[in-house]
Amino acid sequence: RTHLRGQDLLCEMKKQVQIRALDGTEQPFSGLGWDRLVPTQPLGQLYKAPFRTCAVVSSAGAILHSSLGKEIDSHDAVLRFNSAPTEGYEIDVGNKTTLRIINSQILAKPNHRFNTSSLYKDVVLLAWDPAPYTVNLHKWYRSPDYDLFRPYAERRRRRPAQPFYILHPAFLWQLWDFIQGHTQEDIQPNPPSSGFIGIAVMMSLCDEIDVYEYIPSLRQTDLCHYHERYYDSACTLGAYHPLLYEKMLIQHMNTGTDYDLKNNGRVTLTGFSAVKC
Ligand code: NCC
Repeated sequence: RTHLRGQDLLCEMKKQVQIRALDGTEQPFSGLGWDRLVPTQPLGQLYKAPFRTCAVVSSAGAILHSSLGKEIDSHDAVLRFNSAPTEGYEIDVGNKTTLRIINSQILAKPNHRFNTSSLYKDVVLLAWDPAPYTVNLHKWYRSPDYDLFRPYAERRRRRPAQPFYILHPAFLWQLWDFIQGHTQEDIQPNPPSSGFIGIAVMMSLCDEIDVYEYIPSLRQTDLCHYHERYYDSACTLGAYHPLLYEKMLIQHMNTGTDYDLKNNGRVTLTGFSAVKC
C-alpha cells in the first residue's frame, strides 16, 4: 500500500517537475549575451543516457562513523553539496564527486574561495539562488539573494570547458509547488534545500538513486555538518527551508528497507527514466 502511494507520488513529481537551467535566451540574460556564455550542451543533453546508479550525499553530521564511503563511490555518479569536502572523510563519505550543487553563497562569499578551491574543479557545477516566486528574471538579476551572476560569468570565461549551469528558478518553484501540493500544512514560501533540489536533479539523470543521511539514521545528531564542529538541530529539521516536509515526501517514495534507513541512513528512489507511470 505504502509502496503504491510512493509510486503515485513519484509519478506526480515526474509530471510536475522538469529540470531546467538558464539557457541565456530570456531577458535580461539574452541582452547580456548569455546564450553564448552558458555551456553549448544544454543541461538536459549533458549525458547521452541516464546513469544506472547514483548517490546523493547529504552534508549531515550523522554520516560520520558510517563507513559508507566505499558503497557511495560504487555508484556511477555521486552528487555532493556546497563546500562539503571528501578529503579526510573518505571512509565515511567516499571521494568520488560527479556533480556538485552550490547555493549562491558559495559564489558570492569570499571565504568559500570559489575560484581557487579544488572542491569546485573537475566536477559538473549546478548553482541556484532563490528568485522571487513570480520568477521575474529582471527583478532577480537586479537583486539576487547573493550575487551569483558576476562570479558565474567570470568562471565561464575562465573555464569554458567546465560544465557549469545556473538552475532556472522556475524549476526550484516547481519543486516547492510539488512539496506544498502534497503537504497538509501551509509551508513557508522559501525555496527547497539544496538537498531536495539535488535529489530532484538526480531523479532526472539516473535510473536509481541512493540518498545518504538526508533522512536521519540512528546516528542522528545535532552536529550540523560532518566536516565542522558546529551544533544546530535546525540543520537537520529545518528553519528557512521546508526541510521537514521535503524529507517526509522523500521518505514516502523510499523503495528501500527500514533497516537500511535506520542503520545506513539510506533511502532508495526510482529515477524518472525508470518509473512506469
Ligand atoms: O548545510 P548545507 O545546506 O550546505 O547542506 C546541504 C544539504 O544537506 C542536507 N542536510 C545538511 C545538514 C544536515 N544536518 N541535515 C541535512 O539533511 C540538506 O538537504 C541540505 O540542503 C543549502 O541547502 O544550500 C544549505 O546551505 C547552507 C550554507 O549556505 C552552505 O553550506 C554554504 O556554507 C545553509 N546554511 C546557512 O546559510 C548558514 C543551509 O541553511 C542550507
